[in-house]
Order: sequence, then C-alpha cells, then structure tokens
Amino acid sequence: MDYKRVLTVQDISCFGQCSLTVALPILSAAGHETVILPSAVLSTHTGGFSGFTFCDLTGEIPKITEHWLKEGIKFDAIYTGYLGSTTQIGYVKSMFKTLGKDKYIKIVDPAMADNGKLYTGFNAEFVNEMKKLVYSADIILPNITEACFLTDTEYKEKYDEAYIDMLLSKLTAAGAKTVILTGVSYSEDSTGVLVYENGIKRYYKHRRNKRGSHGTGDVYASAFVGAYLKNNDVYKSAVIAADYTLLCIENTADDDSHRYGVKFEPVLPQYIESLK
Ligand code: PXL
Repeated sequence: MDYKRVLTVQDISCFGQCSLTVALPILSAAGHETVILPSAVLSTHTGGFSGFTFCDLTGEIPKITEHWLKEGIKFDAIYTGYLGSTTQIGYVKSMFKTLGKDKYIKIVDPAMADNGKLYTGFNAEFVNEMKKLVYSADIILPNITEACFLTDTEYKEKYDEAYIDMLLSKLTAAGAKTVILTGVSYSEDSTGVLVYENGIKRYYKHRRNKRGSHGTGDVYASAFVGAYLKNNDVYKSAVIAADYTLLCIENTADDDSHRYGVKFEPVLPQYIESLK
C-alpha cells in the first residue's frame, strides 16, 4: 500500500510559490494524504520582497498537535521545511517523538539559507537549533549553503569534489544519517545532487539552467518526499525530484516577470508519470 499520510510543517507564503503552496499540491499529486501544519502566514516569501507581513503561528502548534494526539492521528512521515522560530524547532522535535506511526520517517529540509547567506530573519541561534533537528532526522536535504551553516564551514562559491566530500563527512560525523545535498555543480552547464546513504555516495548530474529560481528547494524536497513515500529508494527518489525540478525551472525560464518562483503546476502530469 503506497497511500501514505504525511504531515508537512512549513509556512504559508500566500504569494510566491514556495513552502506549503508547493508542498501540498506536489504531495497530493503524488497521491498521498497530506496534512499541513502552517508555521506562519506571510504575504509573500522573504526573498526579493520588502514589507511582507509575518503572522507567527508558534502558539497554535502545541494546541493543534495536542488535539491530534487526543484523536489518535499519527503519520507515516513528518516532513519539515521553513520554520518560523527556534521554539517551533523544539515543537517539531516533540512531534517526532509523539506523532509518528510505529514505523515512520522523519525528513528535514533545513530551509534557512541560500547563496552563502541566511534568509532574512534567521540568526546563529536558529542555526544551532536546526543542527539538533537535522541530526535527529532520517533524511535531510540541505543545499550547500545550509550544509555550511550546519557544519560551521566557510561557504565557497567555487569548489571541488574534496570540498563537497568534506561537507558530507562533517555532516555525517555530527550525526546526519541519509543526506541529499542539492545544487552540487562542478561545471558551468551542469549541476546535480549528491546522495549519501549507508556509507555510499552517488552523484546525479543533469543540465543546469543558469537562471536561479526561488522556491526550487521546496519543489525539490516535496517531489522527493512524494516519490520516496511511493516506495522508490532514496537515490531513485532524488533523481525523480531533480528531473521534475529542472522541468519546472525550464518551464519558467522564458518569463522574466516570474522570478519569485517556478511554474511547477503545468508540469505536474510529468511528475505523476515519473512515479508510475
Ligand atoms: O523557499 C524557502 C522559503 C520558504 N518560506 C519563506 C521564505 C523562503 C525563502 O526565502 O522566505 C517564508
């Protein structure tokens, strides 16, 4: 049976095609019962917009999870993305203890940074709390910037395989189990993901679209979770998610007015097809 009940905890950025507004449709398209726990409601995401609103929902979280516990609602997977505060990270740690079915999977996308910088609103205290969360997860999906923050490593725009291996070693030495490192690029026209599982490292390389798009980390992580819960192994799921994310980027590339996110909806049928 591959109809799974997945809980995803991340914000609602009303406008901007990221976090829950991509996770819910992608996980639903993959065919899973998708339960959402919004960590905050923002008018837009924080990348490239100014004056966005931010309604912190931290206070709601324990009330919601308490109700679920009373109702006996449990999950096959808990997948977290952008979290709005350090307190929320603590709440997610409790969810990991109480809301999973007997056999369940914990997936953490430490969505907090990109291009060498923390997103607006995050600080060192948040990074320290996030370290504890990632090392308690079964699978993590950091980009290179996030891996640097998680391991106190200097970020480099240009790097080689030895640098990536060092990042991976630091992550696993600190307690990371399965790691999917995204946006690993060794040449101008290619990029890819590095998948580390049970001591084995595999790199999936694909075309690179030079245009950096917002929200692709969320598209990637959601597509990965959707595929993995369909009983694909970690590497296959990482490949399916990479192919879909690239398709989303290429589907948006000719529209200069659409830099805040990717047009992931029209290519959902191709994602669904790749899960068959
Ligand atoms: O895509 C990650 C993300 C999610 N949610 C919010 C963000 C960002 C990245 O900037 O600002 C609110």
